[in-house]
Amino acid sequence: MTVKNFFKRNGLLTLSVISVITGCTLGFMLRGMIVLSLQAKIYFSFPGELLMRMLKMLILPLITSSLMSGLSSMESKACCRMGVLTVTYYLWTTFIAVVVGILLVIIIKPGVGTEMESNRLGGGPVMTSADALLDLIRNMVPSNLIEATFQQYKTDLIPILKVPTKTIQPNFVYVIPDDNDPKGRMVYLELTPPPDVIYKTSPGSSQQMNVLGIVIFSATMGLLLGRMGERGVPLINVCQCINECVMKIINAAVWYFPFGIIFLVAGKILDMQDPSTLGKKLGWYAVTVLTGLFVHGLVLLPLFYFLLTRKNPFSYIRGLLQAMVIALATSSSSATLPITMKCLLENCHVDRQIARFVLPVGATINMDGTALYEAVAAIFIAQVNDYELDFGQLVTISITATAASIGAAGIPQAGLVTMVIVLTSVGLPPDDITLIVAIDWILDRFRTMINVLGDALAAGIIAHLCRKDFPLSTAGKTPHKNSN
Ligand code: DAS
Repeated sequence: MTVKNFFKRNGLLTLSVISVITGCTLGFMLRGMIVLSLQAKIYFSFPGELLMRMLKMLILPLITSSLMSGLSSMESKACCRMGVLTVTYYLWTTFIAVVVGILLVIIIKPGVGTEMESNRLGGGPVMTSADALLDLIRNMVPSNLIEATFQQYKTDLIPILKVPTKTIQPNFVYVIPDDNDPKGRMVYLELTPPPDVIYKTSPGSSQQMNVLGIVIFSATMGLLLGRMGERGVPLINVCQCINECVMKIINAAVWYFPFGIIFLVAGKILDMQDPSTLGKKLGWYAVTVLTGLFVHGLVLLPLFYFLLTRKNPFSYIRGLLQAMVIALATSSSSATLPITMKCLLENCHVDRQIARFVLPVGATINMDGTALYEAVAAIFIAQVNDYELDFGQLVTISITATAASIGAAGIPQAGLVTMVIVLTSVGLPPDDITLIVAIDWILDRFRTMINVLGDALAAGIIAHLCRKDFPLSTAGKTPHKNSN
């Protein structure tokens, strides 16, 4: 392949990788040279904020138009078969990810004999796991779907108190008893700009669950539209046009990404806590999580792909590299969804109807990286507390980590918040998440990358298993040509 052809085929990917490296270099250089004020950091991170807003802008129209146009144009039996296969595959791989995480953290024991002190904030009733699960389900059914749909990522903006910003690291997560809640349940306080207001998001808060509510609404509408016959055609055409427009906007927006990635990554590095202050044990914890993500994402998932399709998984994964770089840069699988869809359709040539269903559902409920991470983090926190978990509690952790990952939305650090279910299910204090917050911003990127990879590989597998129901809708030689 000539250099010209290489850049023709991989130009954007190469630019994105160079941008991540440039952003890291710039961030570490600036950290060493000057101390930027919080206001200067906000201005410096502005191009990266624009990138995140561009991606978030596309998520809602992409999910709703993809699901409604995709499902409504499918024959109902084929649609049902694909749906059952998809959800079964997702639950299975998520559970496998949790088991991998539990085995690794029990073998490596990163938290045993640690010098870290448990950061209990002391006293106060702890949210029970039943509370947390009910909160999760309650937020899955937003009271006002239209408002919820168009206010995706709505954070419960309840200015709690104005604090001098010098005392709190930006994007630091605090846990305090909720003085507005009769049960005094724990809530998570997260400082995000504007710097003098703290936002309150409860563990299963609306911002986590709107995405799932949107997916359920759109999938239901798609199935109903499919059953309306001729009467549904106008709305199906509208959805298909919206879907095409969104894909065209994505093709235009992607050329801004390399520039935005530089400032997004550099801005995060400027914000991060000084690595030297992190405990050695936290380093072993990070090694445990990253090892688990590698084993699951680059060994087990490709193995499942090969066993189920008899095709080379790595030629398929090569077509996904752009999406994985964006996932690493944004730490949001929902924000990466437009790029993942573009890679699946243009590089992996997965059947459009399959991609339109499997991806939006996967970006919302299938988070192998998050499930693995939550299981590892919970057991790490138990080890720090010298709290011996029995087999029954390990089973509980595997089930609740799977459930919590389903409830986590594809937004930055969502897994950190839904972890409360896992911790409370085995009697651990949720406020101990502050033990691991300091490096969560970097681990979040890698688990998001594995989340995106898991969704995209699933689309290839489901397309192969359902190939008789969905004749290949795209022409040309493909790494994933459905062979009948
Ligand atoms: N950042 C989440 C995602 O976008 C994953 C997580 O928080 O665990 O997939």
